[in-house]
Order: sequence, then structure tokens, then C-alpha cells
Amino acid sequence: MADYFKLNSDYYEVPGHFTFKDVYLSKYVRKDTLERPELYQIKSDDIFVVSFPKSGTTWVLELTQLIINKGDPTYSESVNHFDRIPFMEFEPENYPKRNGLTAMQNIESPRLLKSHLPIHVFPPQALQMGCKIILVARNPKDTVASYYNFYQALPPLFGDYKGDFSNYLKLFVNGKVVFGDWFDFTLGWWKYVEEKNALFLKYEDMKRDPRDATVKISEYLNCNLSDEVIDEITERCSFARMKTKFQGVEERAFMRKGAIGDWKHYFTVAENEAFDEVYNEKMKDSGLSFDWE
Ligand code: PPS
Repeated sequence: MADYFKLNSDYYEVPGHFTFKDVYLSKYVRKDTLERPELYQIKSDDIFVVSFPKSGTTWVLELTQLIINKGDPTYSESVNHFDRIPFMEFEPENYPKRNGLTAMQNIESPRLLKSHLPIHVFPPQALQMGCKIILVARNPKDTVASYYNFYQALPPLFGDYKGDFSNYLKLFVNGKVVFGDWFDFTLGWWKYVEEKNALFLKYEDMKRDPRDATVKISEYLNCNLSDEVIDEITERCSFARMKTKFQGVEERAFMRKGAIGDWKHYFTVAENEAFDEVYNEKMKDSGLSFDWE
């Protein structure tokens, strides 16, 4: 069944994209920075939200920022999300304002940082220093459906992808989407989470009980907040509220549907069966499971 997702010779590769230590990356990530992780100048009180793209990162970042600020929304409401939360490895040449490496040197500690790097290319000193790491994961079927829409919402980032979903699913299963293989990413970080003091959040759990996610993040960061503040933060980060905040291009790219099970509108029955087979094989010894609807 693995053959089901075999890439044809005409598979889509974006000019400038490259593979670094088995991770397929976009030209907006710089190999020379990844090779010299000391450049990130990590501090021990840095807080990372780490995820495979389209897993609920933005949601968790917004919750975390409000939690760090004890529920005070002034900063979150007055500064654009992308200007206040550096995306560490994102270094677009044509958009210096959003250069993560520079931006992270210009914000106050404790710094809240976003990363999509798999663990084996993540700056090792952050792990050694015991930085707080919040992992966000989402079932891969919804992740790929969301990522497919993201490729279309931001064509310049992805070389104007014009393929259909079936082709995109093949790229995803073969680790040829930006940030590489979902299975490697998830299993790599999951092993770390099991052994170390990191927080692991699942998108589907957050959807079912968003308040519980706020509580878990606050506890993990040792922020003692009243029930009232917890409620307020949770509400401020509801999908409806965040969608309004991200109006425009960013809304389509980052706040699309916000649902569990949207993958059913994209996968054919055959694709679903083949994907399940790949999934069951790769995840079988992990002890990790996801909800699909
Ligand atoms: S990115 O580009 O990797 O940072 O994207 P990311 O933020 O990880 O994922 C985007 C998806 O998360 C959904 N989302 C939410 N769902 C529920 N509640 C809230 N508050 C919320 N905020 C973002 C967003 O809609 C994307 O999923 P899809 O399925 O595309 O709607």
C-alpha cells in the first residue's frame, strides 16, 4: 500500500527549497543558520511553541502570550501577532521585518518563540538549558487538509502550488512539504516529551475543552491565574475572536475553518484507507493516538 503514495517523476518541487538533515525546507529557512544554532542566542527562560505547521500553533501562541501577561490583553491587542512573536527559523530575504533571528533579539524576556523545526535540527542548547517547550500536535489528516489550503492561500511562499489535493497528499506522506515528514516530526518530539519536562497539547483536546488547555499552559509556566482570568483568556482566543483579529489574507491562511474532521471533504475513500495503513504502521509502537472527528 505504500506504493499508493509513490511520487510520479513530475512531482512538485519548489525552486529554492532544499533538504537539510532529511528535512524538506523552504528557502525562507537558512541552512547556514541551522548549521550554527549558537546564532539563535537562546536564553534559559525562552518559551517555545513548537509544532508541525497547521497544528494550532497560532492559537497556542495567543493563549501563551496572554498567560505570560497574566491576562492583560494590551500587548496582544495592540501589536500584530507576527510582529510580537518571532518565528525563529523564518528568515525571508525579501521581508527583513519578519526575520525571526533578528526579531528574537529585539524582544524582552521571557521571550515567546515559534518554531516548526523537528527535534534533530532544533537548537540543542534550548533542550540542554531546559527551556519551556510547548508541543502542539494535530491529527495528520486535518493537518494535511489545512496545509493544502495554506499552500494556496500564500502562493509566493510555496512556489505557486497548483496541484490537486491527491497530489498534495502524496507530497505530505513522502515528507516533501515544507518542514518535512509529519511522522518523523511528531515521533521525534513525542519521545522528548515522554522523557523530559515539556507540555504536549493536542488540537482535538483543545477543541473539546479549550479552558483545560489554558489551565495546562498556565500550570506548566507556573503562572497562577484566577478562574476569572483563565476564562477570559480562553474566550479571547476562541476561533471566532481570533478570526476577527486576523482579518484579511492572514485570516484565510491562519484562521480557515478551525474544525476537527474537515479532512473528510478532501480524502477519497481509497486515500483514507491507504493513509490509515501508513499511519498505523508508523505510529504502532508510539503509544500516541489522535481523534479524527
Ligand atoms: S501555522 O501556519 O503553522 O502557524 O498554522 P497553525 O496556527 O499551526 O494552524 C492553523 C490551523 O489552526 C486553526 N486555528 C484554530 N482552531 C480552533 N480555534 C482557534 N482559536 C484557532 N486558531 C487557529 C486554523 O483555523 C487552522 O486550521 P484549519 O483547519 O485550516 O482551519
